[in-house]
Amino acid sequence: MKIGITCYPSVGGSGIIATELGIQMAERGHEVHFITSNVPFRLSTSHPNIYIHQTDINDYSVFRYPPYDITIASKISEVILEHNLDIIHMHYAVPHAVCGILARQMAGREVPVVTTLHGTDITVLGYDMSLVSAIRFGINGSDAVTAVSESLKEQTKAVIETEKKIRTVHNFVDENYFNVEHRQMTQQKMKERFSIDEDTIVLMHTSNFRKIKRIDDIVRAFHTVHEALNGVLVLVGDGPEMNSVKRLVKSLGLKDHVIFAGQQTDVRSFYLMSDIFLLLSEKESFGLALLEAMNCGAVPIGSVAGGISEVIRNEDTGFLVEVGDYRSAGKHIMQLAKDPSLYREMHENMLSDIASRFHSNVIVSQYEKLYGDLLGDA
Ligand code: GMT
Repeated sequence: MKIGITCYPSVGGSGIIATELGIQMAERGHEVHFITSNVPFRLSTSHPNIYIHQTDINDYSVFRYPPYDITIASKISEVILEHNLDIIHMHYAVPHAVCGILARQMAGREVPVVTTLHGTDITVLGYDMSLVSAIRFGINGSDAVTAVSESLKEQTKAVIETEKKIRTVHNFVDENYFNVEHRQMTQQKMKERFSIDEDTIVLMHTSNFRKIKRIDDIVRAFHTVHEALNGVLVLVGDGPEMNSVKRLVKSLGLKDHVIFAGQQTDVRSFYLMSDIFLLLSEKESFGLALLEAMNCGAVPIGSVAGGISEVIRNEDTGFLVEVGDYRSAGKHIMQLAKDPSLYREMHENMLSDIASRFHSNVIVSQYEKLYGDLLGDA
């Protein structure tokens, strides 16, 4: 198949999934065309089946706003015609599904449009009345729609009020890259790099530091236990809430126990250093970072928000707490830290659960089948 993919190429779960999916499709022998405003950041290797079509978004002074959507749609339509694409896969309902539908019209070809909903397009933008019609148009006009969790699927139906069939296709992990293979060695090196004692428990969180990630709760959970725990909290990433998190850390007297590592290209080494991964978001359609951290060996504590409870099996592969319940998160940190046999059991359960439910082969095959069905190969 000749597949066109459009996503936001910057750091973020949706861009990562779109890119990994393209790479895996290329490895399965399909021809993959990325049509984006920049080279997707995880696309570091060149592959004979992968083509990148980058389009500059102009900023002519006559336009008050750069015409991103129209430019991308126009580029997709050119690529459809030049490369005879069989199918186009759009990540995010707005703007990309709408761009895909427009591009198909511009090209004058009946190319099926697949749209994957990742979360923010529904859980945040879906509540913006000025965008609801566009989101509904993008969903209803696509030939197939997928959501990255059951929770996102149900929420989309409720918020967007659409009758469209939405299939759940979970996120997957690139197990060739995120795995426990060099865990011990990396842990040792990273601890040396950050001057962390060998027997100190490492707690970690990574995100784009948006308010919905509730990083304050992570800091507060750590605060409830830090006196009894020989532990350090490592925060990776950056974003709008950074200053407020730093203020909280200072006011709780945790400055010497929290490491702000900032934006990192090698997040894997941080996952490998960590014993416990925390994701206490108030909205989270899936939580790809959670999956990556788990496959690198860190046992998770997550909130019940959105798809997180589809990733973590409570008390089996990690712990779930109510949104805002940082005290329970603290208790679970202590349980894991003080009970090595419980930790080991959860660690093992988690690795085998990921291998069976979120293995790239399992999920990529679901997308491949969907494409095949749309093209009538079923
Ligand atoms: O988490 C973010 O803020 C980034 C966002 C994105 O658009 O890349 O991630 C969303 O898509 C990921 C891939 O499907 C999901 O794993 C994340 O849970 C989802 N984020 C939210 O729902 C907040």
